[in-house]
Amino acid sequence: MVNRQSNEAIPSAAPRASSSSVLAQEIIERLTYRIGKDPKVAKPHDWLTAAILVVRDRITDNWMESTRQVYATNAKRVYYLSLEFLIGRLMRDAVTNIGLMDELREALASFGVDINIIAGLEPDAALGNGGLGRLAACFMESMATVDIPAYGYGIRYVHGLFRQQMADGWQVELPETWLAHGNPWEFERRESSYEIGFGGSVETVNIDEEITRYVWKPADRVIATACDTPVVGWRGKRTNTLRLWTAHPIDPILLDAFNAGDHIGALRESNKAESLARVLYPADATPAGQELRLRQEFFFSSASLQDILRRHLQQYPDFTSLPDKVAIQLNDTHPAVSVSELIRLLMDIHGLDFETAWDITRHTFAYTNHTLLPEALETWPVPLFERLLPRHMQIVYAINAKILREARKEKGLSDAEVRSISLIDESGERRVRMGNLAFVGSHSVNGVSALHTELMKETVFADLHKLYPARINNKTNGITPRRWLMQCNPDLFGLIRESIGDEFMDNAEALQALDAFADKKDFQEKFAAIKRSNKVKLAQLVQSRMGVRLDPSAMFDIQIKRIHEYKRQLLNIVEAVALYDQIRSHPELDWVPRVKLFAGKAAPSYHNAKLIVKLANDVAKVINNDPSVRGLLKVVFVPNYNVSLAEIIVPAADLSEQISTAGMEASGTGNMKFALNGALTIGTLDGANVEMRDWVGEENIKIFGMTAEEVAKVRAEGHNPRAIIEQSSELSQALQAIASGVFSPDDRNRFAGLIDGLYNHDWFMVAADFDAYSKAQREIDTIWTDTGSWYSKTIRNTARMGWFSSDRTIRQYAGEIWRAG
Ligand code: GPQ
Repeated sequence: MVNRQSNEAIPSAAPRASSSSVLAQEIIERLTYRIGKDPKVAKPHDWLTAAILVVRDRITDNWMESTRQVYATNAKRVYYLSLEFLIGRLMRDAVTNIGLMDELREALASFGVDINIIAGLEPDAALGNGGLGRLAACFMESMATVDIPAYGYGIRYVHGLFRQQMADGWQVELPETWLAHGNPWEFERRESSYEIGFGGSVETVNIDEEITRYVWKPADRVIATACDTPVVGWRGKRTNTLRLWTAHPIDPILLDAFNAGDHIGALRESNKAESLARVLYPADATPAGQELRLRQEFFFSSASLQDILRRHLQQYPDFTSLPDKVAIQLNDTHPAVSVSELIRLLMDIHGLDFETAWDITRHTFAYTNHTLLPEALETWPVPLFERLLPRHMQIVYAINAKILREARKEKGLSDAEVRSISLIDESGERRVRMGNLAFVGSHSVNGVSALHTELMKETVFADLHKLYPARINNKTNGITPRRWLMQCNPDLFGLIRESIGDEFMDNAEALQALDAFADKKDFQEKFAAIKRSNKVKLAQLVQSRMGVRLDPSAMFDIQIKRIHEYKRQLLNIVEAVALYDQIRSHPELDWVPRVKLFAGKAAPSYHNAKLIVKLANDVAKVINNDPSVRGLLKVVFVPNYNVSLAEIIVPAADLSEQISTAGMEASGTGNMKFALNGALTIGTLDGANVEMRDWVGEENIKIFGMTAEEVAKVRAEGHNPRAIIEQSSELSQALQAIASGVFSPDDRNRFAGLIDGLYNHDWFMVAADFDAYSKAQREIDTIWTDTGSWYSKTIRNTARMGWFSSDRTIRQYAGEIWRAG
């Protein structure tokens, strides 16, 4: 290997021309020499792979340049540690960002290949569950766009989020196989490998009177190997790296065991190692407290930190400069064990003392919280943590001793306050609190919407906030307008461009200029025609997948997101049942035709969520087949919701359902995608809905229901949902119909328990908010009937959503937390 001096000229690949004929030539070369296929017999998948390889080469040129530039300028690097990256398909994203869509389309067409058809064959990289994972993907694209040297670190799961199938209306989970045709985007880096230990014991070695060294002797070890995917920003400005780890055994096979005839046992270690990166946990804001999960968390944290420290030492003499040159963002508590791992690496491997290591650690990490739900805040039983990570347990105790002493001695906190900030929960079985560990180990702790951040200060982190009042800050989420407008809604994108010019393509807030068009009839007509054509496409998809015919002139009323009680799909379904009753009782009224569309996955172990999926399907079956509804109401549950499906559904929505129990949705990001694409929102004052109302204006969003404060008060004081239900004949009729089996004649008691919950405690305020919701829906019908008013509102939504670009969010992280870029 040649070891080049940094000042020596490094030869680079020659810049490439990118005319369609050059691209066509390269596609044939890749097909022939990389895939080994004669173009005459190439299958659509081969064309896709060849096209991706050509695109990847162009991105690679830019990637090397971006990497060199960070070394040359000694710029600070940002590391985004996340157990989830829900990236979806990459081809259209990459090609639009480097501006080669027309050339590539033409090049493929010259072989009779339709780019849209092969692009549709690309599997979704579904290495995430929902909003948290999708946010990480939007952030990766925005970090490249706003020119921040960044790496995403995560796990290269062999199986991403499960495929959802419906069997008689019940959710069935099937394995997902995104790697079945290989992954042409990635580069495997066998040379970037690290050993990761588990279990074993810790030995102390006394170097002299003062210095004690700790030596962790793990019982098991696995190898983490890097796989890199380039992420290119808008206009190809910069290309960053998504580095995902795979797990390998130290010894691929135990030959002695094999030769002794134990063929299964010979592979046991190998299987155990590989199981680490095998599957994504399908938990979304729901607990996943198994040992394998903690192993995954430590595996990717340790590999990432070893990689970060190695890169730092390549460029700088020691770790005193770490906080100046490295910012590490913890995406929720999943990588929180990193706090103790960084201290371990700095102390035990690199010889720093605890105080210095702690100081560097706290100035390097920042933590983002994504939920206040108590059941979703990660904690690990002390015995499990200690058995798997004995050295980290010692470090957690050392941090705890330091923090608690400081809290009591210097700040005079009470016993109760000290108990609540402790890293160990002692209220029952002793558990390590990962949220508290992430909090104390970071210089910044942020929430993801203004309301959520305020509630963090008042609830989960109230006592820690008292101790460190400057630490909690807000960074309202955002979405990338490239994927969520330009690419998913090309016709609307074109109309905006011809109306206000191109500035919004580089600065989403320039969409404001559309405001001037909101009341213009000819513009409204064009906007409406685009919405209609997007609805026709969605209707075709529903017809072909589910055999249900949707009328594109009906209002498309859409709720797509993970199925969760706090997100209140149940409220929407109950309202559909009530509306069904009304339509039948009052055939003389002019009902606005509606399509209520649902999609989303339920965590496999979440009983009520799965029951809600079944209820949506059962209700759909009855309503869609009842002739007395005269097609005025259709209910559909589209299976297997994923990023690619969202890209079709979002542009086709008239009404966006963002109806979580106030105080429970940290932010939401689907809410932003719909509004940007010209849907009206019906929503509670929860998460980012609050800020959306401020931006679009309260006359352009339908807000209903209890506030977070009211919910908290009712919960504290207790309420009587039964009385509320009995006062509302519409609600009681709908609930009784569901509870008594009108929609489940094959099992009349199926939903009795679900509905009982509403009568008895109604924790999620479904009954309490029903009347307000139903009234808001009828007001929306009235707006819909006035077409001019409807489009003036929805156009203003598109015009005023620019602030919710993830470019803005990332600039705030960069300026206020990372001090990078
Ligand atoms: N979120 Cl804790 C998830 O998608 N999964 C999780 O495990 C947790 C949070 C979501 C949250 O529910 C949404 O309100 C946010 O918009 C999203 O994270 C991104 O911050």
